[in-house]
Amino acid sequence: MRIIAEQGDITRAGTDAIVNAANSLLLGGGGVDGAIHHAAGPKLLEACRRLRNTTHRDGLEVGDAVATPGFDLPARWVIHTVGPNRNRGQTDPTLLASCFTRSLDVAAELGARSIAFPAVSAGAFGWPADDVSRIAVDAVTGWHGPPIEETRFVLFDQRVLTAFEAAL
Ligand code: AR6
Repeated sequence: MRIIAEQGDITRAGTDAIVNAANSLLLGGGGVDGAIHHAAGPKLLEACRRLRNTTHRDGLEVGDAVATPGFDLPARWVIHTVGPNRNRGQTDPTLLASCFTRSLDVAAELGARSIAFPAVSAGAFGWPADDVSRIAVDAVTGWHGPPIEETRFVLFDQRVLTAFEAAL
């Protein structure tokens, strides 16, 4: 699998799937979650509400992932994951690693060949970018399986990009 780190806005990524750093409620929020909902249009929120009314009545667990269509985004699918919130004492690195591996599992089930990740938990959820980058790169490099050929880490800040480049 090709793995790339680049600076940019993930809502513009041309990968088959993009990953959203969501929260358990799955009903939008700030940061990358807000940007993705804004760019995808109101149908994304409708699709998330449908998940909450059917398969995910109690919300999405930390470390798990679930897909919706991408609607107005270039990406065909949005894979929503929930990182651990360090500001609430969620310091278990395996939960953060799981965000990346479960998202890859879901992408593979959909048949996606390429996927883009943001720095899950490195914003409002308070994890240092160095930790997120190391955990993310270990998780992705340790994950094996077709049909995913390319993983892109699309990072908003230069500081976070530098951390991912060092981890890679
Ligand atoms: N493209 C790529 N990266 C982005 C973008 C973008 N358009 N916008 C922000 N980032 P955060 P979290 C970066 O806070 O820490 C939300 O309210 C940002 O600079 O979005 O997992 C959710 O609803 C940072 O490096 O996600 C949850 O409640 C990284 O994305 C909560 O925040 C992650 O920051 C999730 O917090």
